[in-house]
Amino acid sequence: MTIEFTAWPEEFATAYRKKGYWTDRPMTDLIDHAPQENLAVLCGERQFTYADLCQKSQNLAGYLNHLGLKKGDTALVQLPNIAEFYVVFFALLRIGVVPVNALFSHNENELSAYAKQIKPSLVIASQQHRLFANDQYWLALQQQETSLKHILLVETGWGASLVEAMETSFQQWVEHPNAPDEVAFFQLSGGSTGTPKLIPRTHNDYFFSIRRSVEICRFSSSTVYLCALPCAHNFPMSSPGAFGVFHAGGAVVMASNPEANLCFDLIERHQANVVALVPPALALWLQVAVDRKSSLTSLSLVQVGGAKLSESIARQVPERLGCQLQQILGMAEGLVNYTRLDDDFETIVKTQGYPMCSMDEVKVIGSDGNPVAPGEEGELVTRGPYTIRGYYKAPEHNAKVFDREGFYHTGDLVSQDANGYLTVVGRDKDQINRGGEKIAAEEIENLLLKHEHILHSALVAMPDSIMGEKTCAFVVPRHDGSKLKSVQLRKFLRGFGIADYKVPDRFEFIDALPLTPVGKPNKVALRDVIRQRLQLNNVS
Ligand code: AMP
Ligand code: DBH
Repeated sequence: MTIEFTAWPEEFATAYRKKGYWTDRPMTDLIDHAPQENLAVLCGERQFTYADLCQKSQNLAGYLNHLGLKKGDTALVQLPNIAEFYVVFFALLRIGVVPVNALFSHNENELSAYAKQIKPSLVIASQQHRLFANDQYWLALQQQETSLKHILLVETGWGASLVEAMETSFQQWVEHPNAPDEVAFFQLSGGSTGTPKLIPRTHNDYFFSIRRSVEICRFSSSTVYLCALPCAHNFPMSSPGAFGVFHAGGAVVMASNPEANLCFDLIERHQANVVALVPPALALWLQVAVDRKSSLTSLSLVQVGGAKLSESIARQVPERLGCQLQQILGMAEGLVNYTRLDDDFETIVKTQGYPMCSMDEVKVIGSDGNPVAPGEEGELVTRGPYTIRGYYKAPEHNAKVFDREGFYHTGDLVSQDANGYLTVVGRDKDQINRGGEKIAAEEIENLLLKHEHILHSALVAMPDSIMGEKTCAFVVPRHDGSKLKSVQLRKFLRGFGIADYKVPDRFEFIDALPLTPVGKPNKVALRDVIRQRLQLNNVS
């Protein structure tokens, strides 16, 4: 059994192989071929060499094989930023079990939606998460998905012990990863629809994006990378991220979150030299660095991506942090753009770089679907050796965002200069980018509509000085619901078990939604309304 996905047409696959981009090697090579005695992951007081990662992931793979898990099965994984995340990932790959790695901020709404799509046989999680503190959610999930047989937990409160499974060596099992041109794992999409979409990534395409990223960012065995963003996110996983570090034989230091003082302590203690951040975290680092610059002497590169970085913040990086800035425009669907390490400072602060590979095809198109003139704004569309050709089991959505030639329509509005550098200027997708965390408006609107006193709702972005964007839900109450309050609605939404970052930052109650000529909620107008109201508040 293999996981279905939209494969690249044969002529493209052949070209990517011919160029040496697709090497037909499994991603487990990342650790299996690394210098085994080198330190790979530093996690609290614990240290893991590459030999440790290999051994533990083999042990776990043997254990899971013994349980009866096999090629074509899927797993739902939710772990915090701990070394076990990588052990689990490579263990699953060794036996061809395809994981979805949920973010630790995800809650039952998200986990259940992923489970519904992949029908997992296995859950691997941590009791540090409220959902797995006891077996209540697990039992409910098993009711929902009859495929679910096993749960492994980092801690040993209930369920089987992940740590024990990693320590015990099993005989008589053979490593059998999925073929390199088959799905290795699912990445998560920020999404713009009611249900979150899954992104099938093959060994070949993901491995290539990692190797190429390592070249561009010049990672080496001396790289000490601070993993401060959620480890399951595409950016700290592959751009070049922890996997890039593994490919280069360097070390990853786990931080539980990007909080500045915590991270500065870790940088100082482990002499970390690279970190990846989203813009709001960078802004806070710049403030804390005023008094703590001496902790950062080892740092040579700060990578920033996930949301638009303001030029004024970008300019402060070399002076305040004493290191170089790199901007990245990436997406879990594939395409990653980098400013290059030897680009001039103006390019680094003003653009989000250009594609990592010469076979990344990028077009900036106008509303008529034709490419715009250089420097003009349009939608970024792309295809290439590591950009997917379709989301998992989503034919209707795929028909909208992948065109007949296989280009992925990103919904990002960009301009491209004569040298190919991209600058993000806006968005044409129904999504809010809350400091790098993406929220699909439709998902929240649908939940709000379940409230008996709500007639219409529309979620839009409102400007925020730190997060870039926050969320504002416009709500039209039914007649009898004129006394609706924000607190009630927050509680109502939390009742669905949505991730905290998806709970609207603000509610505005109005009599009717402004409509576009075709009768859809006019979100441009709503964004203007909230912008004006915020300005008025600031003035008074
Ligand atoms: P996702 O599809 O959830 O992986 O999110 C990818 C999206 O994040 C992109 O399509 C952009 O909308 C946004 N994004 C990523 N990096 C940047 C950046 N440097 N500047 C602006 N937006 C970004
Ligand atoms: O936002 C993203 O999804 C992102 C940002 C930077 C990404 O996937 C990446 C780099 O690889």
